[in-house]
Amino acid sequence: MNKVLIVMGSDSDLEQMRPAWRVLEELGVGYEVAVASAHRSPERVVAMATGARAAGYGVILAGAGGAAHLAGVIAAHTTLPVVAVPIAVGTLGGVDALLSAVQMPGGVPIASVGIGGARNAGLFAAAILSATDAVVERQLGDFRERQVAGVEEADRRVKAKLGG
Ligand code: RP5
Repeated sequence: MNKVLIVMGSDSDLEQMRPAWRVLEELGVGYEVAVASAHRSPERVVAMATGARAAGYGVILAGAGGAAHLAGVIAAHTTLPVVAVPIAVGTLGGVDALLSAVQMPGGVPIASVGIGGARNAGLFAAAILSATDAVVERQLGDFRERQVAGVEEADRRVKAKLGG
């Protein structure tokens, strides 16, 4: 229950989803990446979602563009937490995917990050796992400390540049 399953609807989503596993690698969290489409390969999506808990996953990230029903369909077949990553594609630029994720009708909730928010989705997945995994909790704490140090460094750079 300490791994993250990352599903994307198409290989065209790959580059927008990559930040999710990049940050999981940074945190030392295990993950697996798969392509499965809610409308083009529905049986594969159902099999993945149904078997995810037994396979040791504690959270599922679902990246998709357009109508983006992938996260909702996955959530319909598992009680694990599912986080949608709306992908920016097509004429509506990801707004369609965002709205379809955040407007899930009652009963089978999913969470969603913003359009193109794969890195935040990875961080959020780690936060979910950290509730029951002390190693991930520590890694996330260290990550936050590095982030604080980064902001302080940026502050020094700006002051140096402005001669303050
Ligand atoms: C969605 O449709 C995918 O997640 C992707 O974002 C979008 C376009 O897919 P392709 O036509 O590029 O395969 O299902």
